[in-house]
Amino acid sequence: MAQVSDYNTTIEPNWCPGCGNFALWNSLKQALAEMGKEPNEVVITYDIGCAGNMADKLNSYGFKSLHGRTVPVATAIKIANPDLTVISTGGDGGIMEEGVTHLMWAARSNYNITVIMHNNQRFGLTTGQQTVTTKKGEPGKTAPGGIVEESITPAHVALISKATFVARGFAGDPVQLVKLMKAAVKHKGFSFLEILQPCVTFNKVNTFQWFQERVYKLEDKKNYNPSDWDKAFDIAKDVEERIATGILYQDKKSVPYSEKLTYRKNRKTTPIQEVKQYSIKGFIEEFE
Ligand SMILES: Cc1ncc(C[n+]2csc(CCOP(=O)(O)OP(=O)(O)O)c2C)c(N)n1
Ligand code: SF4
Ligand SMILES: [Mg+2]
Repeated sequence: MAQVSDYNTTIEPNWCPGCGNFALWNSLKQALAEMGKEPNEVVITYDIGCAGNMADKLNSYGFKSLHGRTVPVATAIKIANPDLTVISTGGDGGIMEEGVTHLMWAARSNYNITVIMHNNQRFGLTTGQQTVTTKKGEPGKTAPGGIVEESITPAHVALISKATFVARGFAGDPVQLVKLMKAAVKHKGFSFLEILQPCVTFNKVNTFQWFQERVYKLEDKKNYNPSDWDKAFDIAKDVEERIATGILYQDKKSVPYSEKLTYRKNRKTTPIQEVKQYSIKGFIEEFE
């Protein structure tokens, strides 16, 4: 039975003291251990950025992708070997901006992967420039007079892209984070989990305290029905006054991509097993 310590590596995190990434990292290890997943059953793909710097601090199979490419790498791994639990992680810059079309296409295909987006509303690693999730008007390095573009709500992008599971957590509530991560991984189909992750160094607006004064849990709300897409879209709108966390939307009847492929219906083998019957010797020799 996997323990949290099985997911540790010998490398110490180098995030700034107090960064929201610490809670996210600990919660992910906790969630995987609680689900009884062994590190060799899990693949995590990483983006570039402070979020991506988790890559060598979590002991599982992993792939550090190019900026914005964490989602397609995860998708390819899952298609090749559906027996693996595949989690794609990255920042708001990587997933919602540079790689947003990858997110949209993976969602509409309903690949059975989990996307965890660290949303610090900044390009953290490159010292805090505004991203697509930064509130309109906020000053920053790339627009000292205030960003003039409208900001994008990540849950809306996931919802309009037909994601079958959309949730939002907060790095200040690791207990809820573990629950949401487990629910996202268990969901059959594409799951998108946005985590409000304060960047204590470069985002002096959306601090832990700022979120603590605004977040509430949908599970505490009487009669909230996560199967109601319109309601989910509506409730996701407010990212300034009262910010909903929890499972915003879930289609419990979701059929993942792999199960929709009729030609694979009765196959007992996975694509990764099947491809082994073809020799790649000649192909390799061409590059030698
Ligand atoms: C293709 C490409 N574009 C831009 C960069 C420069 N770059 C490196 S990290 C980064 C910011 C990442 O921001 P985000 O994805 O939000 O992650 P965070 O650092 O905030 O966790 C950028 C723009 C890059 N490495 N590669
Ligand atoms: S710059 Fe921000 S996101 Fe990056 S490690 Fe520091 S506090 Fe965390
Ligand atoms: Mg970011």
